[in-house]
Amino acid sequence: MNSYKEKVDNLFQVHETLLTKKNEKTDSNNGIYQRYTNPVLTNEHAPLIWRYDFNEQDNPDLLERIGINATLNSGAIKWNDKYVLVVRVEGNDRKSFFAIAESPNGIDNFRFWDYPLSLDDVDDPETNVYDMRLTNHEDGWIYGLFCAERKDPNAPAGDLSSATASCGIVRTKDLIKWERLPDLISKSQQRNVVLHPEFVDGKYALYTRPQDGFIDAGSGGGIGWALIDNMTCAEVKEEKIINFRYYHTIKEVKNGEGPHPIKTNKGWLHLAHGVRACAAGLRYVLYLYITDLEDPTKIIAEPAGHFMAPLGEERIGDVSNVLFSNGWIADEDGTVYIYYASSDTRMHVATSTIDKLLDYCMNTPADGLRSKTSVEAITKLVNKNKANL
Ligand code: BGC
Ligand code: BMA
Repeated sequence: MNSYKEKVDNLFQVHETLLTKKNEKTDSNNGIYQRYTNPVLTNEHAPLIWRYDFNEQDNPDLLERIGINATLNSGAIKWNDKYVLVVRVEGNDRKSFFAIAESPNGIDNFRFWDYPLSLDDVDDPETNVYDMRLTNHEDGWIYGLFCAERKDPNAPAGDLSSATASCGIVRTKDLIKWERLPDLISKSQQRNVVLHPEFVDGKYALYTRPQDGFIDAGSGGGIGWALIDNMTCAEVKEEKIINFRYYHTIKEVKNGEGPHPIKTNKGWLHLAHGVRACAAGLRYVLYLYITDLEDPTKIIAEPAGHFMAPLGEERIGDVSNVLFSNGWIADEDGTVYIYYASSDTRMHVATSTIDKLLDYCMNTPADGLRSKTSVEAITKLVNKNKANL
């Protein structure tokens, strides 16, 4: 019979082995980005001190007391030389919250801090929070914009599913002390709001995603753009669509900005998600586009189709057939760490470089929106190759 202490030690040992497991590149590589064998964070990575009561009298059989269901859609930032994720952690109780995990190399050894983030309340307290986008703004604050979800006050009695989505806002200077600001005021619901890192015409600039209802983007034509006066009483007065949805594309039903775009010498490099409907439900994939450095609302390149889509085990999870990303880190040496979640269940990393992502965006044919134009694009490439090979 193992003693209580031995059992506890064993739990910690097994956990430590998981946390320190080396991550390796996968064999498959399309030249554009590199996937890794292991997820960077799973529910199993959640600290044992969140989950177990280690008092022998109170928990003699060492049962797990608070289960963690998933680690997903994480904001990302390089901070004090560490790769830091503000992770959407979801408990077995379906509530999600934010918790910080950091890694020395961005690829493995991610470790959660001891306590999850405790957010202050706004006047109308929300039920659930998720999908934080981090922006180290030139005003000196790091902002976190996230979705705050409440039960729809107008839902008929008995409807316990209808909800409303608004953009919650927090800011910090050290990732430790977070100040909650009032939610974004906006005519429509907002789930995917992202703060641009620079002032534009002296104003804060937001990527928005106007939507008709909680789920439907409906007449909200795509990713929007709004200039606002301040972040302490943020209000979208005017919004224009900068990245449209189109019939029979990967973003036919919905799209949304991922993390804030990366500034490059060729333009602002954007990562977004696109959603289409199919018999199996909604399929979420990631795509890239570039906007003009001087006018971030002007698209200068957008390759056809998805940049990354769920692959192998990534296809399966709580909400299957989903890749979602709201965090990436561009390192000084040009490496880009793309943090993405698969099927609302676990976090992964893929690496690339600014140069490769720009090459991909500039030299992949744009979507001609018809089968015929896709065949033309392939034919053009075949002809070129016949001449070259
Ligand atoms: C879930 C989100 C989801 C949203 C729309 C929310 O209740 O927590 O993950 O994106 O509904 O389906
Ligand atoms: C939403 C997103 C994500 C989620 C996705 C798939 O609309 O905001 O939270 O990953 O749906 O469920």
